[in-house]
Amino acid sequence: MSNLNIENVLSKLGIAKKNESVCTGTQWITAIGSEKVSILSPVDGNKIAEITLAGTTEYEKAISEAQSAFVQWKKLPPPKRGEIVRQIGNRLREYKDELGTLVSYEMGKSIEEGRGEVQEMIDICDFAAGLSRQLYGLTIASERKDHIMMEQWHPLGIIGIITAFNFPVAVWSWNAMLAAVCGNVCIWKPSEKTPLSAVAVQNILRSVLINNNIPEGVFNLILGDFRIGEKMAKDTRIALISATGSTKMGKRVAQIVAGRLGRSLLELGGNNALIITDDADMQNALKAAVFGAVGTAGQRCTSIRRLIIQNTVYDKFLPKLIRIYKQLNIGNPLVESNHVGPLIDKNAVENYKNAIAEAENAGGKILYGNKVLKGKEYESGCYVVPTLIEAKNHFKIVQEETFAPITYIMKYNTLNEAIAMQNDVKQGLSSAIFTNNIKEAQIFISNAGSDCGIANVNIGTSGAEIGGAFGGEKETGGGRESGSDSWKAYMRRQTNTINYGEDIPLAQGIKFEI
Ligand code: UN1
Repeated sequence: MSNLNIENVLSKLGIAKKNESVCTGTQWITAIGSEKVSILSPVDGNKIAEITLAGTTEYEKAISEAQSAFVQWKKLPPPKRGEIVRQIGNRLREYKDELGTLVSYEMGKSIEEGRGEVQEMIDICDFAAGLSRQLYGLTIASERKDHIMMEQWHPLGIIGIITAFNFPVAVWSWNAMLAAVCGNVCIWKPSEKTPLSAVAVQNILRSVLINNNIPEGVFNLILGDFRIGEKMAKDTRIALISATGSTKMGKRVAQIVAGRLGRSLLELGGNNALIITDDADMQNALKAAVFGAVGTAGQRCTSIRRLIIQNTVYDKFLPKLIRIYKQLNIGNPLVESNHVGPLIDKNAVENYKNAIAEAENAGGKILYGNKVLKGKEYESGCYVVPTLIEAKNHFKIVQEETFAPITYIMKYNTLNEAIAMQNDVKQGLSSAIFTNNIKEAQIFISNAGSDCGIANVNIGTSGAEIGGAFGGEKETGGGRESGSDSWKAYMRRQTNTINYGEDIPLAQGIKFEI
């Protein structure tokens, strides 16, 4: 069990009934509206707290604070902005256990993964602090005498960050920490299923902002539902909308934002496969398959949804996999020995049941699972048994992303066949192969291999480090967040041509005499 008592955690993180729906950094703004939402924990079904949803008045307040903050924030030298982010990382270190516990209690992921999510925030703070000294552009040779060309990167303005329930805090930090060192200000709309973890983050930031005299409006939080998300998407004052969630949501956001020629950065659904070859280290492959499929109760966008196993090892691998599934501890995620916690809510349990029924109707064979757990420990009604189904790749349900621990198992003969199956879905986020054969590994990551944004060898599909660019192709939305040069998405590129000569020659050799 986490040695932290939930009551103490909530009070330490300042979580209580909230009549305020917007925080502009250090100030909370009381909502005029009276739409309240109770936040229930999927762990035990208890009400954690109540929030008040923001309406137009509060939304406008956040926008105007953000607009005026941008004028000041963008003037700070980037390494000074990096210093603020560094301090935020240190505050998160102090609160890692508490915040990790709240994430686990509000979202349902294991305490270990809750702490891991906070570590992901700390890591991106370190990364962003270093990045603040490396916002580099190119210099380019000019065709004109005594001219030089160069690129500079400038901040965009207000960045709208819409996050999903499954990573209630880390995905905000990937966006906000990079956006901030780049000189932008942010407005964060967390999922209405997990707003309290976001409130806690805002409370944690507070002292850093106060100690450093940071203007109100650099880090804004707005508690709202899809109506606020729509408002943000339509709002021409928001330069970039970074949205994480379902493909359905992402398509809507993308269309609205494109309609005003705004920018969007999308991190949407995945349908990730793990290919297990007969050259794989079976023990490691088993571990990776299980963590990838049941970690976060299958509610990561990077979760393993499909296992594509070579026919020569299929009959050896499956019984071993089922044996491990039988040994999984399902229960309160705050208890460290439990592997699998609850789904986010009862709606997700319905989706789990429907998906299994659909797979069965299509001709799939349930190998293990298909059970909603009942009894005292499972009172919230959100605990399900991770499920394995022998299925075909073309089944409609296999082509969809179901946020639940359901894994479809398939057989293949040749590597080309496996790669074709892996790619034959609409989504393109993550993928992996287990093989000790260097040729197979290389083919998988070559341009004849996986078509995903992430393609791993001898590890699972989930659990990416922050140092790499994170995101995927096709219906995953094409965005890249977090590491590598993802920071460029939060900036506008400016090309400068400077003439330090005596004349004013034109490019392309054009003559214009006056
Ligand atoms: C998500 O599920 O939206 O790679 C993000 C991973 C995590 C992030 C997942 N680092 O599984």
